[in-house]
Amino acid sequence: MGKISFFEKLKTGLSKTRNALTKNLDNLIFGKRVIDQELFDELEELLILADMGPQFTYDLIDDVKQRVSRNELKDANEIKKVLQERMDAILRKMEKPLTIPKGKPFIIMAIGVNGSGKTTTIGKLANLLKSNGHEVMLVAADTFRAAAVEQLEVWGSRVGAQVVKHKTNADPAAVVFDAMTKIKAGYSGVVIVDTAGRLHTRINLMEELKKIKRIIDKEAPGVSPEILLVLDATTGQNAVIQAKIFKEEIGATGIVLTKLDGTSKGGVVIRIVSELALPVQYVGVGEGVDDLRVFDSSNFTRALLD
Ligand SMILES: Nc1nc2c(ncn2[C@@H]2O[C@H](COP(=O)(O)OP(=O)(O)OP(=O)(O)O)[C@@H](O)[C@H]2O)c(=O)[nH]1
Ligand SMILES: [Mg+2]
Repeated sequence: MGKISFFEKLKTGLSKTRNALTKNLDNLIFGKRVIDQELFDELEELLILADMGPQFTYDLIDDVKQRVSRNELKDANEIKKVLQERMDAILRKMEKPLTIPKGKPFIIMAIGVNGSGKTTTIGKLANLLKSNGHEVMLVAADTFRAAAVEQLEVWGSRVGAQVVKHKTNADPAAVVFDAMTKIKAGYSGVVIVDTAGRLHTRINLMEELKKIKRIIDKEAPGVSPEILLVLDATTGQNAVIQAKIFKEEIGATGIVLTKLDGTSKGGVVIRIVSELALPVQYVGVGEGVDDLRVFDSSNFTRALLD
């Protein structure tokens, strides 16, 4: 093939995170025999800096302390093993790939703040699904941003998926209504809805997204939509704050983590899954058509720690 594999891309992408995490951890525990409060303080700082989040950090330190009191940890070096185990356990729990049936309609809606990678993810996802033999229809429900419809059309023709669209500034709910009409007329493939991403603090985006969801529920009863929250991993903690707002307001069912190529904030995945209790469904490592994959927790832990 001559091309870099997805795992290599993921590993290269996460190298900054990995270096910060493992090198600092190695420095921290190197030559240290005693596990004392000073070490715990440094460990706490390290994990917080890696964007792992307070919950994961304190749980981990608690765990280490308990193991120390039970004489299970002989020296500081073994902390690394505890970290790996806990990361693995959390990520494994949140690995719940979508099962997309063939021969009946399936609806996916992508939501998230502007620039997080929604439209690109949709293009890549359409490609992935088509290569698995699914029929795919894209719905241009971002009628707000100039050229958003054209951007989706480019993806549609690149991957060979039909695009349902209206003009810029049309009512997004009306575009979605059209797509639902196609389901009623017998379309039985995957429908992926692109949405606008202007600032999440703007009440009207949330209202618009809720309206789209209502249209889907009403016009395609029985097809419960997957609501994928598209998060830019390079934004670290901000991604968590955004995610919470979207989850509360719209009710996301899963996460797509984009831009894992070249981030130093990959540790945020741990924070996202431990604080949001939402599965990570796909990860993106680039702008190319092949740069999206189903989330694989063991690959992820390996890319992050090995
Ligand atoms: N490096 C990298 N870039 C990405 C990835 N995903 C998306 N991008 C880039 O991020 C930028 C924004 O992507 P879009 O897909 O337009 O984001 P969006 O969420 O649809 O943005 P709005 O429609 O404005 O809300 C583009 O330049 C994409 O090529 C990724 O996984 N890695
Ligand atoms: Mg977009």
